[in-house]
Amino acid sequence: MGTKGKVIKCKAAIAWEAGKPLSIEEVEVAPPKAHEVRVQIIAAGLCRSDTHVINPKFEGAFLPVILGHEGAGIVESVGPGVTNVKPGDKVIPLYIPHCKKCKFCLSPLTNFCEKFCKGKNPLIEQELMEDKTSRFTCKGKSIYHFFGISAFSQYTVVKDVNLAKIDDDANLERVCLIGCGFSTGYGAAINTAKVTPGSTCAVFGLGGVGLSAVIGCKTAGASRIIAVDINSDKFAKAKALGATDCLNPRELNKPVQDVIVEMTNGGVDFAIDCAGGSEVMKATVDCTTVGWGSCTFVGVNVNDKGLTISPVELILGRTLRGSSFGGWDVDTVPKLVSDYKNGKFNLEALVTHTLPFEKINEALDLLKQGKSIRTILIY
Ligand code: PAD
Ligand code: ZN
Repeated sequence: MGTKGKVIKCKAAIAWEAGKPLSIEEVEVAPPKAHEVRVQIIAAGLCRSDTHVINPKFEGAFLPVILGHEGAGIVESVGPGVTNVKPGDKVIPLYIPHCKKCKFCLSPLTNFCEKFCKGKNPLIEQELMEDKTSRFTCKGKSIYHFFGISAFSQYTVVKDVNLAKIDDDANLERVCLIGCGFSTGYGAAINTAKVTPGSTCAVFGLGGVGLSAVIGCKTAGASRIIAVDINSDKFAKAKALGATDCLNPRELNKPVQDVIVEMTNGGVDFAIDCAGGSEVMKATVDCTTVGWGSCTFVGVNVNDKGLTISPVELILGRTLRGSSFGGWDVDTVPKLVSDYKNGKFNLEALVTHTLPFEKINEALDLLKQGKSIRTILIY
């Protein structure tokens, strides 16, 4: 009895083509092979990064694909050689694996793993399983995995090195956000920028990632947190989470960085870009103080050329860093789940909508229209 070793037929949201709505289809999910785990997804969030892949301007997408990289679920079955999880365990799949053997995993300086990406496109290496085949079939066609996770399927197959085992009593409808948005912003402030008590901070972009960066700055003890967004509807929540000032660049008569510099006697100590794009990147650099201004880049805009920077801006003492998944990995995520349970931070504030999984296109529209922070999809 049971489903172990058998193909599971279930519903998944398939992106057949860029620029088109996702399509809810019946898919066949093959059993896990060696060092793979089949996971029943219980809840998932929708992150801006999912939408990049189906943006017609995005180069390097693997289609058709099952997107989703911010989910939580329960292990259904494991393939040969899996020792870190067993059927029934609650897990969060992470798009950054942790093989614990490569030069990156062995270094305390990064949360990367050599299995994470090859070259410039972080989707390569994670679009298929280790044997270069997919576990998903729909209408006789093989469907690509996404970021090693593909959470927009009722069942998915993930490599064991991509799984964080979490507490049995974890609330999956909330801790799914630890799979990307929350951890990314919070970790950018805490782990990458290493925001210090009493410091001044600026956070650009107040989506799920940026608001989590605000939570991180507040937790780290920042005395002033300036939150910036072109959508003023985001300000009430930012203030509730700890922002002391909110600025809308479209309502100012000079560049937002100039306003921040004036407000802070020469610029903030820490700036975090959670929106992306060359304009925001430049504002992120320009709003920090000379001497020690720290700039952390998280946001990504499809097809954007990025930043041109003069050496003088760096010679004057600024530092620039990028942050992936906030510096966390499969070993540190379980602790975040316990921290949430113990009330160290608030995930409720990030949840604006809850929808059945089948309504995923509605969730996509809400995100694109700037009406949601996170929609939780219930499977
Ligand atoms: P979101 O769309 O919910 O939030 C982005 C926010 O930025 C919105 O509130 C926008 O109104 C705002 N915004 C847009 N343009 C500007 C601008 N010029 N100035 C100020 N604010 C602006 O997205 P999200 O919070 O899910 O993700 C944010 C970014 O982070 C996005 O680019 C995503 O791809 C990236 C991301 N990076 C990682 C990583 O590990 N580096 C992980 C997850 C997401
Ligand atoms: Zn994400």
